[in-house]
Amino acid sequence: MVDDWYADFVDWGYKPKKTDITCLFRFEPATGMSVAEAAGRIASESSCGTWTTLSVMPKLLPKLKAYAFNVSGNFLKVAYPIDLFESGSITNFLSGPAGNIFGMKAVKSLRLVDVSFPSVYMKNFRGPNYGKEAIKKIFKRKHGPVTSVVPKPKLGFTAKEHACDIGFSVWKGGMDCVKDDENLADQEFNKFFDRVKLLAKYRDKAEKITGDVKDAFINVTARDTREMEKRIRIVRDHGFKYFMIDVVISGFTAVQTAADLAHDYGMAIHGHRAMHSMITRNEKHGMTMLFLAKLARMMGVDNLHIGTVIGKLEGDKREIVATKDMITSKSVGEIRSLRLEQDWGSIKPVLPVSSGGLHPGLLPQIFDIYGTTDIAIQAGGGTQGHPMGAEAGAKAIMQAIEAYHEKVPLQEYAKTHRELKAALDKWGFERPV
Ligand code: RUB
Ligand code: CA
Repeated sequence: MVDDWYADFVDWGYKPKKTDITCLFRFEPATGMSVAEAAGRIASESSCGTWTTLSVMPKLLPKLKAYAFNVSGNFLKVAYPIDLFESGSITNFLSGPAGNIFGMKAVKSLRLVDVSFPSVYMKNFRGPNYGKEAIKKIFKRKHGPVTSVVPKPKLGFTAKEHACDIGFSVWKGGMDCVKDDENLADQEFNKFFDRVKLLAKYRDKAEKITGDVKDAFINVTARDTREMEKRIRIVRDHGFKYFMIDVVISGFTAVQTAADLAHDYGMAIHGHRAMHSMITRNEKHGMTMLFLAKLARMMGVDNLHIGTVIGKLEGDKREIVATKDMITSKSVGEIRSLRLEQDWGSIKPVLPVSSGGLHPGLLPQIFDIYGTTDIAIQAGGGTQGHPMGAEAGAKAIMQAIEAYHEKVPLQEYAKTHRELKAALDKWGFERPV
């Protein structure tokens, strides 16, 4: 029999302090393991415990231990003293409550649902530089949506084709931004520097023709943070206000570095969440997209993909709406088994991005869920799959937005707008899978 001390990390009578960090987990104890035993292991391994009793103990230990303090069905709350963590470091935080415990034999499954951070901890994060204020401050408009297009196929265009054939066309067609796809970086067939240079040239032309502000979400995701920093500077030097980063793939340290640079350079970050599903999709294991989105807001991501509910990618409506509220509100309340309360203090709201299989026929349903004022929408296939080409595809998207604003049903508006009509003839109101 192993002489363990896991029970020391369970206190069902513990009342969290105002400065504690509270984590909500969904857990299933391993076969033969009691709820209290599994809970003790979760609190211990994610704070300062180990598998056996120790002969030398630091005096600080009682002040640094986490306590499992509340269980309800499969949901467990653990309180962590704030001194356990380095301030302002998402990376350090995750190494505890998102660390070893996920591989422990004591649990069959474990999911970090949400974390409620006290204001003393939050104040060490700067959050987004612009967030939804970008609509006014960057695009000089009163309200959204911010619109963007991803060149499709997702890889294959040269820098010139990307910037001119797609970028210039959709900018002229009325869209705000051209977005790199998540797997476009500095490939031989489309070099990063060439793409930035050409996008800047065609952006200037498009701005002259349309009189509107145009920008691009250029992917600075790179092999190391020094190269990423170089790419961010190139984007800035070409007059773009945004850069894009694959937040999960690049890692939290890289995102915090990128966010510091965004603040230094007065830029905004478009956060692509590719790879999130590897850790968020299993309902019983990993972490939720809601919590990942919270981390993105803390770190300083301005735009973040959070799902469409109705597009081509998986996503539960209740969770997506709770996530949207989490990243756009000044404070949110607890929703049982879905979210904890959170006060954001002075951290700005993020602009949520809805993307993945969108086309004009789906936009009214998206706007019914998200509203139109504080949202970014993005369409790849849903612009360039348009029978009359990319510029017409962009126009069809813009016409669908106008129709919604004017409260006219799309079919009605299409009678006098041929681009919208052609889009509806092709896709109707179909939800892609
Ligand atoms: C959309 C696209 C985006 C994904 C991301 O292209 O390339 O990378 O939608 O998904 P298309 P999410 O419009 O052709 O589907 O926003 O859910 O993270
Ligand atoms: Ca993509």
